[in-house]
Amino acid sequence: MIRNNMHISKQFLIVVFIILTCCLVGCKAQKRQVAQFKADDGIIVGFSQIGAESAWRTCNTRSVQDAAAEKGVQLVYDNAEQKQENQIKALHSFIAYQVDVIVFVPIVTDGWDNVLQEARDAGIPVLVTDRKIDVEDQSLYAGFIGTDSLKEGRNAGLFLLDKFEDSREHFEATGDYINIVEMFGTEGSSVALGRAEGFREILETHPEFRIIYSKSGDFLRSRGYELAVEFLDMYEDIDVIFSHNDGMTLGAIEAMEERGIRPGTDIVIVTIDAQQAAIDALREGKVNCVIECNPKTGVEIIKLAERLAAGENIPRLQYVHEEVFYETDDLSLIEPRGY
Ligand code: GYE
Repeated sequence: MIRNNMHISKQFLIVVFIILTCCLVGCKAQKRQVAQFKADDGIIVGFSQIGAESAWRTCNTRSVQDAAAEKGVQLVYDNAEQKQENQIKALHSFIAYQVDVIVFVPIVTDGWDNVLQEARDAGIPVLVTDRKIDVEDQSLYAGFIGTDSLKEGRNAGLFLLDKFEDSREHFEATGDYINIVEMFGTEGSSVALGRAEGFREILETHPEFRIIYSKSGDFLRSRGYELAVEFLDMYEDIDVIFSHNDGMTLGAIEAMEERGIRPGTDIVIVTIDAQQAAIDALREGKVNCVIECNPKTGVEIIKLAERLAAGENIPRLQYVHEEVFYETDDLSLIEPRGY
């Protein structure tokens, strides 16, 4: 009974707080959430999402929302629109709402210690997902579930070793490098840092490969186009594009084709995410290797949130299963991607 009374008072507090917030902020989304609170009685999870910068991201959001609805979990969803300060505001709100669990995708690795300390002081467990954080005190969050970006970067490097297997002799005979341009993800994000590190780790013992250009396209298709315009103007002898996500790749392909450059033929392309458009490009020969980064983690995330709400411990580190799709595979076997 005590739990129920506490729950009612918590629910009452939440409704009052959100109504007040709505009056101040007039946010339609939170009004919908008030309706959701009244209609439902599951655990309350505060979910701070980065934004909607890519097909991967919108699929990830949908996956969590669908899983929460399926399990009767009340999701207080916030879209930070690519700004860390918005995420920190959202986490403060979740703490004020006294949600049962906080789930968040840290846009960058640093800057979370204080707000996570407040969550801990409020007795609210935190699940980090998709991207990792760097905090002084590892006990500030309960665990991580998401992608192994280091492995994704390594897989990109290993593909190039195979694709250019005869390049070492050629390089030793002629001094010709394999020139790589890298379209980097969001600066300071664990996934971009991991992909870059893993890629370099594989190539560092192969001097024939050199990265002649590396710049952030922030995982955005529009920025991928802009980067490609820039590096295609700068360099005549690009052999490879290593792109941290398919969105930027699709932008670069557009810029290449505008110049009559054949993606996947004139320039080898390795890309990460495996959204449908990238698989289609692989089938068309416009991309040579697609490394999967699985956005469909909603079911696992909600399971872990429920365990945290029940006071259970969860694994500190959980990586999701991911494949690599090569141009030489039987591409007819790839299931529709759903994003
Ligand atoms: O690769 C990209 C998204 O954090 C793994 O962010 C995610 C990355 C993904 O915008 O498409």
